[in-house]
Amino acid sequence: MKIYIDGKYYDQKNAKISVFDHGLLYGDGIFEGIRAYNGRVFKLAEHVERLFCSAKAILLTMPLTPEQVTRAVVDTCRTNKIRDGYIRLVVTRGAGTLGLNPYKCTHPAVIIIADKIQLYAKEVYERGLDVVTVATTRNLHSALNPAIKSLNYLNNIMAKIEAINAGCEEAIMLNGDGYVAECTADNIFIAKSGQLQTPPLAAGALHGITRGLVMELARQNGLAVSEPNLTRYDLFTADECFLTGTGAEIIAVVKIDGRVIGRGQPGPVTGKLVAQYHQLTQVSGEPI
Ligand code: PXG
Repeated sequence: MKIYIDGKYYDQKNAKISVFDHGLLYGDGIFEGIRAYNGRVFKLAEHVERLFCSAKAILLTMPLTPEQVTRAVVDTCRTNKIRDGYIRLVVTRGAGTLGLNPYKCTHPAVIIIADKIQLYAKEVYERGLDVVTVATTRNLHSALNPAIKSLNYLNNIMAKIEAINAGCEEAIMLNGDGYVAECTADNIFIAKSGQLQTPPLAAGALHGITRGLVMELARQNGLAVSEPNLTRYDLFTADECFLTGTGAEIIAVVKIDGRVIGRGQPGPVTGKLVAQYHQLTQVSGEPI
């Protein structure tokens, strides 16, 4: 595997960054998780755009233009002969001093890893996920806005630990007001009486690229899509529930906090969206 760091390729064992990099010392940096399918990078323009928004929000001056980032991602896939895979695009603040001051870091590092994807097991897609709501609330937007895809994922990791300790693979995170925000690496949707609902971004969620596409597909299917504040009760009493994310794609949720959702198996609204999503991944994207 060849890893891209600042315009050069390194073998895995030589792909290293400084211990003074503020990405390591403080989680000061940003990233994107991207998928390639069938020789194309899916939704690359959207990921690059979100990366630049994250950079803007944390006052990180990108060392590359969006076009250069796009080309670097595609080149890294080509160099690694990736046709189907997972791309991790990371921009750290760069090496600095031991203090927090990011202005002492003069060279942000751009890192691109293109690897195989590890998904949920096939049975989990067929059966659906069992998830729990956890006590760790999602970061407040006034503290560290969940819209920023930053390298500081401790909030999500602590929620993930709670889920794993409860015997589940994903956690539902609430915001400071007790409304549903999102999961640790996925957005959440419910279907109820033929309508699709997902928490508003202001509830504290990443502007998920899969979320956006699923909303678009659902509208094309003639479903009404809305973004109301959702409570746990709304989830418990939904006909269907599913999660969306680049890694997980679309995965049904069949149990939440011990309550069986709908019929306890992936439902028809979810199934149709999954099929449409898979179809799109095979035919669109930036050619490698
Ligand atoms: N919320 C959070 C907190 C995320 O990290 C999503 C929602 C879904 O967004 P997209 O744009 O991917 O539809 C994410 C996704 C992985 C992985 O390996 C995924 C994410 C982060 C880290 C790992 O599946 N982000």
